Amino acid sequence: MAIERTLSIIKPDAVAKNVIGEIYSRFEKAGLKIIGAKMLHLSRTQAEGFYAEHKERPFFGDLVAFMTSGPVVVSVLEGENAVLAHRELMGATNPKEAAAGTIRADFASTIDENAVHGSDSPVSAEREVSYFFPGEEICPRTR
Ligand code: IDP
Repeated sequence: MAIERTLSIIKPDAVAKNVIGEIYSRFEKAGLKIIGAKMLHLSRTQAEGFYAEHKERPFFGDLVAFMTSGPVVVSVLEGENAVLAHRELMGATNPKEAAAGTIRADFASTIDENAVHGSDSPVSAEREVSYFFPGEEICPRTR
């Protein structure tokens, strides 16, 4: 099993619902370790840069407006097959299609406001982690 890192974002809708701790608890119960964490209110430039791969999609403007509408919590998670393990905890992009018991099934209301982001591959994870976290802000466990 590969030990991987992945980026999590608890989006503005989930922060507003006051479920940061509930979501962190799911990560920890699944064996993922939080090795980087901060709360940010993204600027438009930060959100556009993060989602640059979607800039030609029709929902891009709404996505950027939503992601800058309130604070988010960005975290680096580490664990065995962390990218896939985190995606499984999140559930499908559209909460109406998300499996019961997943974060999106429990806390998201629509595809536009779907509670969480998670890197979709190890390559994306590397880019996304470094987008928000300079190396010195990541704290691997030493005990
Ligand atoms: P993911 O977050 O599950 O990886 P992506 O396809 O990478 O899904 O899309 C990024 C984000 O863009 C989604 O989480 C969602 O907030 C938004 N999004 C994706 N598809 C749609 C859509 O068809 N309408 C509105 N928003 C969408």
